[in-house]
Amino acid sequence: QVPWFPRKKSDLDTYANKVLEMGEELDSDHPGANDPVYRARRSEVTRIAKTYRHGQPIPEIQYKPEEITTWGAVFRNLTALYPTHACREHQYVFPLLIQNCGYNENNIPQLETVSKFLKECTGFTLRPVMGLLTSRDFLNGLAFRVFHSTQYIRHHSKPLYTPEPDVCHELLGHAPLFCDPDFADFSQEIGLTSLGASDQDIEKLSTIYWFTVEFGLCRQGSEIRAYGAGLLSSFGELEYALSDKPEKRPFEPSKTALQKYIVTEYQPIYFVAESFKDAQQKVREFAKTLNRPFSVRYNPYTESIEVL
Ligand code: H2B
Ligand code: FE
Repeated sequence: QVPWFPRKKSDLDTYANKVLEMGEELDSDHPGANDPVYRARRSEVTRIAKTYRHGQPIPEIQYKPEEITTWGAVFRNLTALYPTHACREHQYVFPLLIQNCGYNENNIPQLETVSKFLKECTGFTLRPVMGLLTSRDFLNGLAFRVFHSTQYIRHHSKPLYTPEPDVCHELLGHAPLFCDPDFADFSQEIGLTSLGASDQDIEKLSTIYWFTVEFGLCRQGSEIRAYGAGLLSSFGELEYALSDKPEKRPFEPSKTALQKYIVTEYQPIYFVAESFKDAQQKVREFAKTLNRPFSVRYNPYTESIEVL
């Protein structure tokens, strides 16, 4: 039978309490695991996500000076690389975020501000989340043009490292490209394909997500540039990915979906998309090869899914 899936945007409220390990507990090798002050702060921030409901404004966080220092270090390092490493679309929208959403070295932008801005660009919105969701839940959110976003920041002892998503990863890596209509469509396409998909197909779609939205490269004229959020939010891997050390293959969903990957090290292989439109088209073709006995369409007026 078909696994449950959300039909209305407000159904995403059911995910609020369903986070994997790191929501409240930190792994023993997490840089903040033995820092009680950091852990208390995390609980304070994640409480917002726990109680958030669809339609509410996302409460603001008064970030501490120490947190802003961490953000500043990440911001400075990455923005130095963007002109030579980030894709054209990211470079186009980044100044708009500086102008409209308070992106700068001395300020951590509020999710609410960024979410409102994205909504005006493409209809995407951010929704606060306590930590990692399951792949299924996370991808299902994209079908509604909802991106689940953490609001806490990494531990100050290692500003250029985090083993999990944090607000730097979400706002520097992910958020900018959701301003781009083609990227927004591409992301939603993966989300729609994930609704009611079998566990094996969720596995394939997660792998596609990993090698595109997280670690994707794209062709830009004679050059290759980064559009994946894991690259655009990692100073070290962004440089490495565009060097000649890793292998680069063309993005081809049926092949990419089967590629094994490790989450704890730099990727040995990246996949290169021709464009977001082309990638979306390819995912749509790929979706037809999966065994789901129905198709779906998003109705933006009712913010709900129509099953066809
Ligand atoms: N949950 C959250 N909160 N953020 C993510 O970036 C994320 C997730 N990524 N769950 C998902 C899993 C990804 O690794 C794929 C879809 O498996
Ligand atoms: Fe991510």
